[in-house]
Amino acid sequence: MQDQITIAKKAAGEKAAEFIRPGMVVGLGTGSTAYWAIQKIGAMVQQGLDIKGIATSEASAQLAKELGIPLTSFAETQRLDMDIDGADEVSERLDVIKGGGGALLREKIVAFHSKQLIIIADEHKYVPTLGNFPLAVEVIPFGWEVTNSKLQTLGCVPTLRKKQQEIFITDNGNYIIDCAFGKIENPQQVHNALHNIPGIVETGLFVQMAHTVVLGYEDGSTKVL
Ligand code: ABF
Repeated sequence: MQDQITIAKKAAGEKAAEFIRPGMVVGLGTGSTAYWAIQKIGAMVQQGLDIKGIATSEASAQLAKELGIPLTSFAETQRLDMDIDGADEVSERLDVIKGGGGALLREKIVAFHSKQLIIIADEHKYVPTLGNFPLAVEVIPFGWEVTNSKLQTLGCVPTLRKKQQEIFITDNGNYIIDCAFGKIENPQQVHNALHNIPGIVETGLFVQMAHTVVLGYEDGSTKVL
């Protein structure tokens, strides 16, 4: 018996996969919602769908390989047709906070070079204003301590992300600092301020990047925004 959040995530992921057309190059997102989109894409490939994927994390690349989804890379293509990826928060303006899974850098690169970014999320992630979820910021290890201190001056409470008491290392060999800002009324302003700090590689603020949002509900229904 699937729990209700899983039903919602699965519904959103599978609905988004239905937008894929033959011949597309598709971004494969990261996280437990994107997991269901990738599962559906795998089933579609098994039924003959001709697509190629670019994964946004090593974990999603591994899952895609297990499912027989052909993978390509930016060495072979400059532009993706569609990117399907999860989120930690989606605002009413369709700005998005991502990075809870630590994959925000590759996710943003893939999203940026995609014609259409489809964000998939369970209904609870749809919020009036971003910021309740801590904003993940990818930083290079060199000087992370002073980067961390500088973040505080921007008004957040920064926390170096750890996993099993060890510093979390991203697929790109960097650290993540989770920044608790509280409400983020102007995501673009916060994103720009963060990018002024040397050592910050990327932020989890996807400002006006989502073209489509698919929300999943616990009854298995979906809403496309
Ligand atoms: C990834 O999935 C991250 O950017 C985002 O933080 C996370 C959402 O996780 P889940 O779908 O498991 O709730 O895309």
